[in-house]
Amino acid sequence: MAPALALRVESLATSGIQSIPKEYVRPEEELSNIANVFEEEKKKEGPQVPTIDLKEMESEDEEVRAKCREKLNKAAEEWGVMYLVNHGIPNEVINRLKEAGEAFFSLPIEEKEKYANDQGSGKIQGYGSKLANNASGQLEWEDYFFHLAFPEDKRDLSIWPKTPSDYIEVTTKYTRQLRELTTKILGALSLCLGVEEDRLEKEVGGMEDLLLQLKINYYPICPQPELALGVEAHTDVSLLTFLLHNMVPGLQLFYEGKWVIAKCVPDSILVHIGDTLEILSNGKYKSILHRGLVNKEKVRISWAVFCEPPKDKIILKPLSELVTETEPAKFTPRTFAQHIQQKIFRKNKEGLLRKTIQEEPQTTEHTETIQEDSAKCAPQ
Ligand SMILES: O=C(O)CCC(=O)C(=O)O
Repeated sequence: MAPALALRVESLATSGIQSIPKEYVRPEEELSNIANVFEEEKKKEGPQVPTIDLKEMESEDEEVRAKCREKLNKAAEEWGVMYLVNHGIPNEVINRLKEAGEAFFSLPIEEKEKYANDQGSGKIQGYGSKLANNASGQLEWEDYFFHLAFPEDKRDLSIWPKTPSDYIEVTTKYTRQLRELTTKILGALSLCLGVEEDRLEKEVGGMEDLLLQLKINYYPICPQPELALGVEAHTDVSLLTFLLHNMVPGLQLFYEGKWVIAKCVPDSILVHIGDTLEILSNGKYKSILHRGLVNKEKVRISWAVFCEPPKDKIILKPLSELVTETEPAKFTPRTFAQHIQQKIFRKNKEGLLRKTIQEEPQTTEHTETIQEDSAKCAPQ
């Protein structure tokens, strides 16, 4: 069977259309809260995503280190997302990573198509766009490039961009340093949970098995940003997700019942707690619901690195030290693959439910619940 052809959002965006195709128009209940990202970013009031200064984590003074861990713990418990500053990855490395991604996406679409993935046959790495293969048929206003980046012996460099010529070199540099940062954050969170410093790292497979998957999200300018989403509301299935962007706002976080814009904080890396860590921490840390808005003025690009356990090798369950008679396990054991399957199943059920609701307008109650439960996995 011929692979299903995805329409590139970039080609739609540059075709001169003034209104977006109906598959990209969000359902009625979401439209009321899609805001202008630039207006949102200017707002001074309202909750602000916490910032963790990792320089404090390196302090010689144990009191300073403990205070920093306290802040990290609070951010992971209350928000499930935070900015990391003084994270130790040099600006030069980050800037070159961004330049390489931008250079790839500035190639003509025909060039990028040479790297197209084929989701139907399970070839998920490469250049792609969402296919309308879920029950609701809904599409997202983005194209992406997705590939495994670490451990290095598991990479398939043959499918990585050959242009620009330094793509492999700079992406390798970034992911090596990000892997070190992952160990640092997992170590600090383990201490916060009251377990051995290397406990979380070991539980998810350590250097050999924890996978770092890079997804470059490319959100073209959208003629009707008030009707579309770049990525729909979801929680990440990962352990942690690290995010960089080109300083164009767009990420929103669902905090205390409201969508909050993540401001562009220079020289920071944003980190999300994902479902895997929510499970291991027995629900202490929250996998935050988030989504990506688009805009009419500027292309937005983000670099998400999902740190994921291997699909079948490890059974994910709350750390035994955290399970007691008074705090029983809140999650049933599952492999990562099973967790993803359960989410896809739930999401498809919700899509069908939403369709039914749309066809029967007298039933209009499913709004935020549908979004809250909706989930997203790395492209597959
Ligand atoms: O682009 C962003 O800020 C968010 C991306 C995201 O959530 C994803 O790729 O899953």
